Amino acid sequence: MSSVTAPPRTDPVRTGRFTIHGEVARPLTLSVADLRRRWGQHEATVTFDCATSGPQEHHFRGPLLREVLEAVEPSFDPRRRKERARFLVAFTGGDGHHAVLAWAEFDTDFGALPILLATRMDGTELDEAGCQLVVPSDHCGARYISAVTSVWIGTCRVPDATS
Ligand SMILES: Nc1nc2c(c(=O)[nH]1)N[C@H]1C(S)=C(S)[C@@H](COP(=O)(O)O)O[C@H]1N2
Ligand SMILES: [Mo]
Repeated sequence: MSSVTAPPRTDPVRTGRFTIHGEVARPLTLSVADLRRRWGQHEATVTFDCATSGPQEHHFRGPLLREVLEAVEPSFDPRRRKERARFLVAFTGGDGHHAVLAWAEFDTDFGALPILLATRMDGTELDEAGCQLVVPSDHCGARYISAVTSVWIGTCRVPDATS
């Protein structure tokens, strides 16, 4: 009798999954495939400047961030603009690089920016690498966070007038 055994796995499995958590009613862990299946896909061709490698042009595809974030039910009354205007969204990449958006930047009653969580870049599907934040109006690339692992939604403590 012969038996077949799987070769030992030498590289860590990269799942491309990320978690949306914080001040939310329904935290979610999503894969890139979930982003593709559950929301409509939008496209953007963008240019941005990198301090170390100069101007970059990329084509991205993926769902609108504002539509994905609805699913976790952030802890505000969605009818109240002033409550929404207090919220922040912090994105972290697998390498620890992180940056913050204000909720109002993409909220349609405020900046209404078509910010994406990309599932594909330049024809490469991002299932293994993880999704990428796309902020088409940014002139600098620092918020195009790749291999996103965590999206935190919440408010910060406001210093009082005396501190
Ligand atoms: N996870 C992660 N994403 C990141 C960075 C990083 O260091 N880590 N650097 C940012 C910066 S400074 C730039 S300019 C762009 C570069 O994107 P590109 O190499 O795909 O053109 O990625 C951004 N996304
Ligand atoms: Mo950069």
